[in-house]
Amino acid sequence: MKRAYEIIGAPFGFAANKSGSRTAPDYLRENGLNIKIRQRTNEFWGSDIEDFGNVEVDSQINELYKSEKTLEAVKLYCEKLNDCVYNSYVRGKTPIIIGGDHSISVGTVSAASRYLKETNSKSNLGLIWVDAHADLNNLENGNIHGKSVAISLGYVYQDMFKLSNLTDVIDTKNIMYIGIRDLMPNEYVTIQNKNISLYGMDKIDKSGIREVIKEIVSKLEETTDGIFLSFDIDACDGGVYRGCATPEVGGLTAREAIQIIDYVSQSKKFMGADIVEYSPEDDTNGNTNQLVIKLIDTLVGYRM
Ligand SMILES: [Mn+2]
Repeated sequence: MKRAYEIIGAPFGFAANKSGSRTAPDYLRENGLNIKIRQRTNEFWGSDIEDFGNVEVDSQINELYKSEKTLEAVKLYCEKLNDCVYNSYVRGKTPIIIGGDHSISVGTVSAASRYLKETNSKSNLGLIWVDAHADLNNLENGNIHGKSVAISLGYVYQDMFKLSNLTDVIDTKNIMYIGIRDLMPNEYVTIQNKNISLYGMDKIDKSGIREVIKEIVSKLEETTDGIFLSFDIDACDGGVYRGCATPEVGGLTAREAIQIIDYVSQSKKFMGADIVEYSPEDDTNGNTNQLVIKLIDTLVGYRM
């Protein structure tokens, strides 16, 4: 069956040390995305892609941030985003969410899990997390965008999140990390203790990205009911793609990133994706802009 895609902007950037990603959804629309969507939805390509618009940061969320209640701001925003993404599923769409910093994935991943739970009676969500970082920090201090997976698992801030539908939405055995190359000691310990699957750059160099992504998708297709992809742009080589808060040298090439998305998005169990952390103000040469447009286009229809 032909997929119907819905683009959702998530301009929330309060959980990072720099908030440049908040401008990404609108910037991308103006700089390549709208043109791309028009091309793909014309008579020739006939893709079904709609732009939902943004889930806005409202005045209440702004106020929380201003009064230094960043965690409350993240929670409130992610609850809003969760509802929006969940409703996208109800309408039969495949949501593609454009961040924003990586904390927005607390909203997107929980929405995919919530929809699975309602349609399958339980949630057994597979999560492919492409990132330079594991976002698994379970300490109370530090930037919140480095803790999204920890929040989704219920490993941090339980006082704040336990009564929401944002936490405890995924099982460690269903998480597949790709491209991680900057771990904190406590994240390393969690990955070891919980035996979480991690495909670092060494593995990609050794086996090639096609083998790696094939292995990941076939595992998740066997053991889960749906696959969500969370793609942090800092997974890509920070020596080339500088347009994010924390560029890390030695990451994925553009071709590797395209291959990952091309393969995952063709799975029958693919449930949508978020692309996060693009920061236009840090993208001085426009390289990262071009990459992000290519990645979104790969999600919604571009095929080699
Ligand atoms: Mn991240």
